[in-house]
Amino acid sequence: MSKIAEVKSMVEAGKAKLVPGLVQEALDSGDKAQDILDAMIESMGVVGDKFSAGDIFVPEMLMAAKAMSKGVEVLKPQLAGDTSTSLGGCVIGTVAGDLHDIGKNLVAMMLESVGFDVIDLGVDVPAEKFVQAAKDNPNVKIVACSGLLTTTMPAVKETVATVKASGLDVKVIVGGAPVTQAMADEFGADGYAPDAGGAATKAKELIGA
Ligand code: B12
Repeated sequence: MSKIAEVKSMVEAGKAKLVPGLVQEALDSGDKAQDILDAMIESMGVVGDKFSAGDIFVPEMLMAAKAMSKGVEVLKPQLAGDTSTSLGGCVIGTVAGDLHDIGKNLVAMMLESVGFDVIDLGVDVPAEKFVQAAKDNPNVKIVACSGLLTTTMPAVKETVATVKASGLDVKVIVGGAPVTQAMADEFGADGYAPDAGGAATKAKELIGA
C-alpha cells in the first residue's frame, strides 16, 4: 500500500495517533503535501458516506475528523507559504449552530498563506460576533463564513445579511460543502469558492490585490 493510501485509510479509521507519523513518512517518501491533503479530504467524503449509510455514527466521524486535523498540522508548514506582505485582516468562522471546522481551518490557513491577518472566531459563531470582530479590528477587509449543514444555511444567509446591514466596508465570502455560487448570490455574498485555494484567490480578487 502506498503511503498516501495508508494515510487515507488511517484517517478513515480515526487513528489520530498514527496519522501524523504516516503523513510525515509520506512527505519523506516524496509525496506532495497537496496530494496528501486531497487524500485526507477524500477520506472525509468516505466517512460521510458511511455515516449516511448508517455504517458508522457520530463518535467515529469525530475520530476521523481528529485524525485528519492531526495530519493537517504536519502538512501546515508545507502548505502555508511564508509571506511578509499584509493584505489586511480577515475574520473567519463557522456559522451559528454548526460545529464543523476542518474546512474552515484549511481556508484560514490558505488566507494566511497569501497574506491576510486571520482572526479565527471558531465554530458556532453568531452573526453579530462576525460584525463585532470586524468593528474591533479596523483593518478587516474580508469576512468569511463557513457552513457545512443544510440546516445551517439560514445562518449563513443571516450572517451575510447582518454584516451587510452593519454598513462595514468589508467583502463577505461564503463556502462549505452545501454552499453553491447560486446560493451565495441569493444570500447577497460578494464571493464564493468551492475550496480553500479558491477562497484565498477570491478574497484577493475582491480587495483588488
Ligand atoms: C467530520 C464531520 C463531522 C464532525 C466535525 C468535526 C470537526 N472538527 O469539524 C462531527 C462529528 C462533529 C460532525 C457532526 C455532525 N455532522 Co458532520 N460531517 C463530518 C464529515 C465526515 C466531514 C466534514 C469535513 O471536514 N470535510 C472535509 C473538509 C476539508 O471539507 P469542507 O468542510 O467541505 O471544506 C472545504 C470546502 O467546503 C470549502 N469551504 C469550507 N468552508 C469554507 C468557507 C469559505 C468562506 C469558503 C470560500 C470555502 C469554504 O473549502 C474547504 C477546503 O477545501 C462530513 C461529510 C462530508 N462529506 O463532508 C459530515 C457531514 C457534513 N455531517 C453531517 C451531519 C448530519 C452531522 C450531524 C448533524 C450528525 C448528528 N446526527 O449529530 C452533526 C452536526 C453537528 C453540528 N451542529 O455541527 C452531514 C450533513 C448533511 C447535510 N447536508 O446537512 C454530512 C455531510 C455527513 C453525511 N453524509 O450525512 N460531523
